[in-house]
Amino acid sequence: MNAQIPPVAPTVQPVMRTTCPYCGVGCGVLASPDGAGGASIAGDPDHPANFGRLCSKGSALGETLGLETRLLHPMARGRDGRMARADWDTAIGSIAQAFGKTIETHGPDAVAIYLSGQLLTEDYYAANKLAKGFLGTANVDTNSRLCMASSVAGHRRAFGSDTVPGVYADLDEADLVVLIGSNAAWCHPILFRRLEAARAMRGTKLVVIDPRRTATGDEADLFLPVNPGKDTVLFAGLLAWLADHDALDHAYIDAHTTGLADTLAGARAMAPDIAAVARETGVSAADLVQFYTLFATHERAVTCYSQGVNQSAQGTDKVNAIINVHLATGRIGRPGMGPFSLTGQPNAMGGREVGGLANQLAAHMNFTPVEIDRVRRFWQAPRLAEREGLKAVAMFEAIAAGRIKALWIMGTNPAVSLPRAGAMREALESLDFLVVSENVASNDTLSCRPHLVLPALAWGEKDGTVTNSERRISRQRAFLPPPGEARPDWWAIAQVGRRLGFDEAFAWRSAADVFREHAALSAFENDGSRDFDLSGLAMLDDAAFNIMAPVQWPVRSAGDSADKRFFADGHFFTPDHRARFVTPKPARLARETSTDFPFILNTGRIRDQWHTMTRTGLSPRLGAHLPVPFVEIHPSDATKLGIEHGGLVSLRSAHGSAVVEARLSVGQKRGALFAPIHWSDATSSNARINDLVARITDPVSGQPESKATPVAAMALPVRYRGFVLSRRPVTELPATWWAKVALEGGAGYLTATDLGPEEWKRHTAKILLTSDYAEYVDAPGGVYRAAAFDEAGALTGAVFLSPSGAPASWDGLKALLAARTLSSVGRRNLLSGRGEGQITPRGPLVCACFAVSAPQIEQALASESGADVARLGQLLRAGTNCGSCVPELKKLIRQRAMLDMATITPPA
Ligand SMILES: Nc1nc2c(c(=O)[nH]1)N[C@H]1C(S)=C(S)[C@@H](COP(=O)(O)OP(=O)(O)OC[C@H]3O[C@@H](n4cnc5c(=O)[nH]c(N)nc54)[C@H](O)[C@@H]3O)O[C@H]1N2
Ligand SMILES: Nc1nc2c(c(=O)[nH]1)N[C@H]1C(S)=C(S)[C@@H](COP(=O)(O)OP(=O)(O)OC[C@H]3O[C@@H](n4cnc5c(=O)[nH]c(N)nc54)[C@H](O)[C@@H]3O)O[C@H]1N2
Ligand code: SF4
Ligand SMILES: [Mo]
Repeated sequence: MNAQIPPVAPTVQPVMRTTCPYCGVGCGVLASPDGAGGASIAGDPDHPANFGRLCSKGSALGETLGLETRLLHPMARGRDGRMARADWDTAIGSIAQAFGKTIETHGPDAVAIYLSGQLLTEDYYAANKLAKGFLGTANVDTNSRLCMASSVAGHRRAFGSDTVPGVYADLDEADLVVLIGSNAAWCHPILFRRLEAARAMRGTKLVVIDPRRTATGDEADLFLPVNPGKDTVLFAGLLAWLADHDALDHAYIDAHTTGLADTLAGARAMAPDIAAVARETGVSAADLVQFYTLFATHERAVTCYSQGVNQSAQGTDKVNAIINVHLATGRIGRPGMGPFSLTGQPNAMGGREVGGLANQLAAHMNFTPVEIDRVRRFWQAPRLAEREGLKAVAMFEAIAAGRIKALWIMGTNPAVSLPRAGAMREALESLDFLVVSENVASNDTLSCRPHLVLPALAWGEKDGTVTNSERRISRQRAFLPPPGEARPDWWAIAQVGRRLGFDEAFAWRSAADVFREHAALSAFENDGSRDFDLSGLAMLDDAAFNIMAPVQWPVRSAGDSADKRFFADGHFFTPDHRARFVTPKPARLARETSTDFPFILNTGRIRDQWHTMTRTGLSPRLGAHLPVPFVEIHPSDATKLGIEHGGLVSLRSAHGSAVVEARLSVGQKRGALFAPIHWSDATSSNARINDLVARITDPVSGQPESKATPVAAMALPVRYRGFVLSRRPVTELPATWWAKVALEGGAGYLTATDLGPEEWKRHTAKILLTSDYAEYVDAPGGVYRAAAFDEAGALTGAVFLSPSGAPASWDGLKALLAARTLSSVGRRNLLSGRGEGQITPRGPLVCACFAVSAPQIEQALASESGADVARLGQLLRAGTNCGSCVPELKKLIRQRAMLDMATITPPA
């Protein structure tokens, strides 16, 4: 089915097929290395996840390949507290010694490994084997605990296994798609485009359920602004409605499920009538009836869900409430039907396969006596862990309490991403031994005084497999040489295993060796009893592994490349092979608002940044979409608090605080706030949002409730706003607040401060790293500008300060940072502010591919009434490449249409 790639090494092969390192859509990428450490990037037309398309993040991968920010050598902390280069041999020895000694003195549960859905399956497999089989502890967990744990737990409760039943093609074949707790237009853009294409073809109805109106919600036929945490009530109401309107599939229920009667009774208790559901969920009765009717009347229905479902104190119940309605209608595992959990990270699914979670063993096996025995025999493990380990949040609590003394972190930045991030930092600093395997030389976790840091191969260099949301295993292949002394993560783990005396168990020579073992374990004594089965791949030779085409599991026999769905004919992985209906507990937020903390803080993602920005933060194009950390607030809440659009807001919770810019949005509910998670201490002065987030977890899955923390918000007036442009990173800024953005040719810092022109003047030399600069001071006007140039006359840095009521924009100026030369007129105009449109506001970038900003689009729409997305594409090229901005283009078009209406029809 899929084109095969020839088995040739990267040096001779100009184009390498690989997989995008970002989201769980798992798009195929063609990388053409330029021989100088870079590569041009295109979508792989033959990859069944994307058929050649890439979103804005995938398209910009080529901008993120530089080595400037990379960690290239092992580094160890010396007696003087400083980090110094170490060799791999010593590094491996010190891990083996620290872990060995800790286990000897305090037992195996005093050590832990914290992994990531961005590791390859082979890395993940190796880490899990070392911990659970040879160190004797199941204290190995992953950032997937913050991400997919509720889906895993919900699947296991309903199906007896962690099985995603459907495939992406279901979105092409559905008549109704429900997106709940998912901003797919921004977070799974290529899958969303696929859905949009299907809608254009067959008129698929789209229902979006989210407390806040997102770019995804804007596209919906029906948008349901559910109150935070009330999804189970909404779905209980749906189940009851389906029963009352004779829409249940009794044949399927009788043959393949148990527990409907109880669950239906529970649903009726939770959702006695439409009025009650409307009251609890905040969705109007009319909209509820419309949704329920759509669901009842469209057999081909898919319900996709993501973090608005998983990251809740009742996340597992939400997952089961969704699965319940699909089981009750028999709409599962058939074309165009099913519950569909969208995975976040590129290898979230692979981590689940190997047992990266502390409450799973390996290859979808659990801590049952039979399975413990089976894995022990397969690994010939001397001390297999016999019970579940600590889940991420509990693991970090054990670290803080001193019960875990040695920790290995790999591929994740917990000092930013864990709830109560501030306290987590202290916990990390208290460890007897902390080792961090990283791609980058500095981030917030690396500031937590690790004893050892290990350079890991990054995307483009590493080699192995990842599994996407539809269970499709794809190869990530190396197209760049390993830089410095960076090594694969699996290799570092294997070295430690061998140093501890387990030569045979960790004798792998390649990722292919690890993959074969992983596949063999999935096949071991399986005989169809476990969903996860790669029997057909266990005998791949190296050449076949090299050319392995994307394939969906299970792969029960060699050469089996068919796409598969699960459960159309039952055969669940429970003891009686029947699925379980699960009755959700009453829905309430773990923490309610109070007079001290009157807002509920929701957190999540923006279109063009990835998590803590260690990769996307390197791309100027991606930085231009939403360059400043912000909080969205309803205009009426803002007015009450004196908060202005673009002004600074101080956010405070019971745990911590942050300062971000306000964005007024009617898409936000009153009393609710939304802030993105991406900024850290590496990219902002104090916008690390997880400092605020409460540490409350779902009782079943252990996943933290990242989307509902009570907080207070307050306007934070400052006297001056400004910016600094610099070719080199700036280490000293006399600003109370700043945020950093990658720019072509250097970096930009947006600042806020109470210090005026005279004070800034005193700091300029330190900021610009030279005493040779030109300046313009208007102290009474509150204006200060300084600029430095190199011998060729090109701009090397600039400092701009204005009163906060009249901030200058850097949009025109920042291009000068990349320019090699600048005319003398240009230099003079620069400081006077008369340059070619240089300090006129240009507004946010909408199309990252062709650098088209919102004002440019607004202008085009104003000059050509009735222009649609296609016409904007012709006029400005906007939206014609990756398409990630199409929802935003449509929104601007709608806004323009409303303006036109308003001018045609005078208000009564
Ligand atoms: N651009 C970009 N894409 C990404 C990522 C990224 O960092 N950047 N990260 C990837 C990863 S790891 C993940 S896990 C996915 C996450 O993908 P998504 O889950 O789509 O993204 P989020 O923004 O975390 O949250 C989704 C939505 O849940 C809503 N929500 C909050 N509370 C509730 C609630 O109680 N009920 C309902 N129904 N909805 C609620 C939020 O308002 C938000 O719009 O994205 C992946 N893709
Ligand atoms: N409040 C709130 N908090 C959240 C969320 C939320 O929605 N709200 N979302 C949660 C979710 S779903 C997720 S997935 C997490 C993500 O949170 P994190 O995993 O902490 O975020 P990343 O920035 O992806 O961190 C990955 C790190 O690993 C490094 N790295 C990348 N590839 C490799 C590799 O191959 N090997 C090694 N050794 N290192 C590598 C990168 O440089 C980076 O420093 O955040 C969670 N936290
Ligand atoms: S949708 Fe974008 S981020 Fe996700 S895998 Fe595809 S190209 Fe990468
Ligand atoms: Mo995630």
